[in-house]
Amino acid sequence: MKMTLRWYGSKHDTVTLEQIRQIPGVTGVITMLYDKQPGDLWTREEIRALKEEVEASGLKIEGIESVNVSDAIKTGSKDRDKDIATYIECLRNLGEEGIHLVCYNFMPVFDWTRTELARKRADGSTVLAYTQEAVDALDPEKMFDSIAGDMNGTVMPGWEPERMAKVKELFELYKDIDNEKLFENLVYFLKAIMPVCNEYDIKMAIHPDDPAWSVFGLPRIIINKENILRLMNAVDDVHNGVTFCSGSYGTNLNNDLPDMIRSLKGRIHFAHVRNLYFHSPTNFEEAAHLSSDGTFDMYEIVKALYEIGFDGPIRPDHGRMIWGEVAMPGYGLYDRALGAAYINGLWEAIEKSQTRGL
Ligand code: DNO
Repeated sequence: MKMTLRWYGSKHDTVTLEQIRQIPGVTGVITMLYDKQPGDLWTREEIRALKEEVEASGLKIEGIESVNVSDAIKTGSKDRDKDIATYIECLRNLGEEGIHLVCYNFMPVFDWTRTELARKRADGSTVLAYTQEAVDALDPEKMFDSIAGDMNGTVMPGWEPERMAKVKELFELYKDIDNEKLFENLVYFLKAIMPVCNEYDIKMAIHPDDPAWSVFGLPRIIINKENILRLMNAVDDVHNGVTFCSGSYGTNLNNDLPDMIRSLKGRIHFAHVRNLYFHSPTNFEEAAHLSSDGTFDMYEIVKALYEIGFDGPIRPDHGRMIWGEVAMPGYGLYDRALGAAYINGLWEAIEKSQTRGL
């Protein structure tokens, strides 16, 4: 595996490349052209400039998170083929610049959803949290406003104000889209982009829906083992792969994470590793990465990744806000650095015990 950190670019991130470079074992970043809207073209020049900036700090771009997919593609509406053509051009430009991993999601309207961005834990740290009760009590149009006050002045991925201003229209767009239709549109998209992915060896890695169930009655499809395997089989090409996000699949306690990892052998191209603490199956908060701080057995998750021969980029995912840091919720430096150190420690221990036959 290659240990990485997500970085939002010098214009948006409170964390610098120099700081990332000093986290032991971190050799690369996962980044994106952050000001692009879904459907925009990413030019070679823009990609090259980003790459040069990252490389000047001694790091490498290990992948893009995300080249976002437009609502026309997700809903299969009239601009779909035009947007797919632009997406293909983005992929070609990324491929030409030597970038071979693209994370994306196929969630309607809202990307990942949390109902609190700064829930206080017993140790004084703050974390992102979700309760179904809060979602059920909320008008979806108010979703953004309800969390905007806790964004610490940052623009959170998936919650861009431009997009959130159109929430009503977006709901309208999805009104006739059910799970089957969304799945069909995803397959159509993947089949259309596979040729360019093959030409440039670009591995597409779909991010699961978070939480892994329907919110506000919207369809959600990338939620469990059955569905993700269905997608892998529907477009049976190694370039149609997965971002295995323990914190997203893990929102549904019925998902057996190590088992899912094993069943996706060869198709996991990117891993997001984090832990959750559950108060009830629909009330959870993001914990420190350490197993004993949350509900998941992180050793078993990392061991499954090791055992399937995972060699792609991995990143600690959302961290707690600790030590007085003010940053994008989930994306501060300190707790993610602790997460990287912990995952590196697990990996080294697993690797040495297996290769030394202990
Ligand atoms: C949240 C992230 C997601 C993810 C997208 C991938 O912190 O994990 O926003 O980047 O869903 O497209």
